[in-house]
Amino acid sequence: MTLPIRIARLQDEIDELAAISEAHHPAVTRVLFSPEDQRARTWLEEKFRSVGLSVRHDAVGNIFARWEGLHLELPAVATGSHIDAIPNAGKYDGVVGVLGALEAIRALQESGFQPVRSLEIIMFTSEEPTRFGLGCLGSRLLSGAMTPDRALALRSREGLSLAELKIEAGYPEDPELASVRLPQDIYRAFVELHIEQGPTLERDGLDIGVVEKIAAPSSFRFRLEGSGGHAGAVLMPGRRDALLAASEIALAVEKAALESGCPDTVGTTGVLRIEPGAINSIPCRALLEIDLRDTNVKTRQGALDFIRKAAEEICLRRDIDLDYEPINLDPPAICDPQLVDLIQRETETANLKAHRLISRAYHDSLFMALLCPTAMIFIPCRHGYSHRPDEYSSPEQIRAGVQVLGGVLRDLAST
Ligand code: HGY
Ligand code: MN
Ligand code: MN
Repeated sequence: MTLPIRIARLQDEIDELAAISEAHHPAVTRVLFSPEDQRARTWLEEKFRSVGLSVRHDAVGNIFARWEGLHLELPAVATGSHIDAIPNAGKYDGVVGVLGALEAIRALQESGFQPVRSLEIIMFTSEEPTRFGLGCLGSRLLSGAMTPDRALALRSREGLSLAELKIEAGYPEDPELASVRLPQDIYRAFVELHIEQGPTLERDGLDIGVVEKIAAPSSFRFRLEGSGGHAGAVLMPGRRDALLAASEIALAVEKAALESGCPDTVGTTGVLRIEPGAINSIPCRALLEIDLRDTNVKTRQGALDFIRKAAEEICLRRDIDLDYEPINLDPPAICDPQLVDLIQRETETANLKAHRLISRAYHDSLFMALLCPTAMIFIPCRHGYSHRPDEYSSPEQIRAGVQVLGGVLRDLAST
């Protein structure tokens, strides 16, 4: 049955939320514990309450908005995503999964549906790695993929801890982070609606992507220490230039991904910071943060080993001190086959063209899969663009995603 989705209302809310941003339109920047992040959270909780959902948040700021079902004792059906945004991002990444879930629930309410099981929207804290260099902080803690101690040991670029930033952002002294961990199978299922962040659906003229697998992300940090010195006075032989070593390492990352033996291996040096950063001073220090992903853990490991060996060889040859720090090394997630089939059926009921595919981006679903049966619904985004201000999905594409999500939630919450 087609749900009474009011796409104009949803689009207005996407636009309204996009305006709560550190960056100026059309870019969106909303980083964990920033004033914009706080304002967005307050705005969202208000939205949830306005449709009668009971709202709570946990010690790391995950927000839970529940539509109580007839049988409160049954494990709820969960959906959701994130609303934080990396610097100069777009307005759909994550947001479509949170506001789309709200619209799906409103449409189910307006269609007269009464859930047997409760339905719960989760807005996860810090899906993006911007603040601490590690993504999915909220879903890692919630699923047990990360210990509270590891979270408390994280430091922001400015050297601040999670606890210090929480207090600075005005959070009361919340209970222990250990209270964030949810028991296994607390949910009957988790289904996340998200833009594809890739070109496949648009290229193949498809409406929906039914995600079967989420690629395995890993990231790590190299710190390089050379000598530095005066750019004019220090002759070339014997220089210990940290930036040049870093540059060779970044090229080794590309080589490792290209020659891994698997077309799904992707390697990116997304952060490179040098000191002192003066035009007339030889870089004495370099920090690289590297993102390496693959659908195959074996070829990912091969690429990681290649990079580490190359870095050691480069720094030995250039007489640079090298420090290596893994940030995360996560397994891939396999989406629940029964949920995948259910999503597929809902796309057929809605006469939508759908295809099964792999998610190359990671999502909170990667960790929710540790907690309960999990799957994802993708909608196309223009040219596959994401993490850039011109990220775009049309109202019709978003409507299709919300229709499938609503149908799946109705099915799961009916028994
Ligand atoms: O990086 C990712 O895959 C996600 O968009 N945070
Ligand atoms: Mn993202
Ligand atoms: Mn996302």
